[in-house]
Amino acid sequence: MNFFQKQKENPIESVKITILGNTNVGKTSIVKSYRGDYSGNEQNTIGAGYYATKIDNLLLEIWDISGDERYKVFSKIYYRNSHYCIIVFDIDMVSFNNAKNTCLQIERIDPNIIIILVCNKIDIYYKAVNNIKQENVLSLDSGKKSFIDQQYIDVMNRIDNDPFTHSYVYYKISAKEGINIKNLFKYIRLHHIESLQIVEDKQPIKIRNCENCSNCIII
Ligand SMILES: Nc1nc2c(ncn2[C@@H]2O[C@H](COP(=O)(O)OP(=O)(O)O)[C@@H](O)[C@H]2O)c(=O)[nH]1
Ligand SMILES: [Mg+2]
Repeated sequence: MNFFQKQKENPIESVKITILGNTNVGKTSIVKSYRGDYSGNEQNTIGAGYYATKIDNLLLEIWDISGDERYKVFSKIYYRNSHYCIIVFDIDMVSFNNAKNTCLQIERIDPNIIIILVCNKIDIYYKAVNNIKQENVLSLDSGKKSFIDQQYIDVMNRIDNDPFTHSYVYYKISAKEGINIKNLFKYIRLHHIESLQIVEDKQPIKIRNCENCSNCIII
């Protein structure tokens, strides 16, 4: 019986996803953007937010964990039974380095959890690249502005070239502009369906259901 046949009998398969990362990197915005209600002024998450989204036969149960230091101690409780952890940083080395530590911690606690790295706010990087390009074309040098833009570009390059980002599935997204948000969750859905199918295929199949007969073939 394949995944889709099984789904007919047992229609809902739950996928538990936990989103972790520093405060302000855009965790809540990512979930809101995926659900089509990004507003740009999300309230600070207190403790954890829970969102359930059903797509076909999968129920995505998304836990949005506050990045506030006060709640970090509880984050393990949420991600312990997760299928997937999305670890978010933005174009900032502090949030990126913290994401590295979070990865190590999760792998120590449960190496079966699938980690996905996400760099949010990629729109800021695209804008910086564009600004610098325009300044070059117009031979302008607006001092402070181009310095900030160049900093974003340098940080993005450092993050992209870090071996850590090459060790995991890595998405560059923008909750604000909706860039790659759907692809991120689509990856999780397809990956989960595939892994269910693999588990299914590994199940021993009793061809004949008798206990003592030597003709029984068990694969
Ligand atoms: N430019 C930009 N700003 C974003 C993006 N995502 C979130 N923000 C802003 O970042 C701030 C923090 O977002 P929030 O979702 O509350 O972060 P959280 O603390 O990680 O949940 C808010 O002001 C958002 O409007 C993005 O993709 N691009
Ligand atoms: Mg939040």
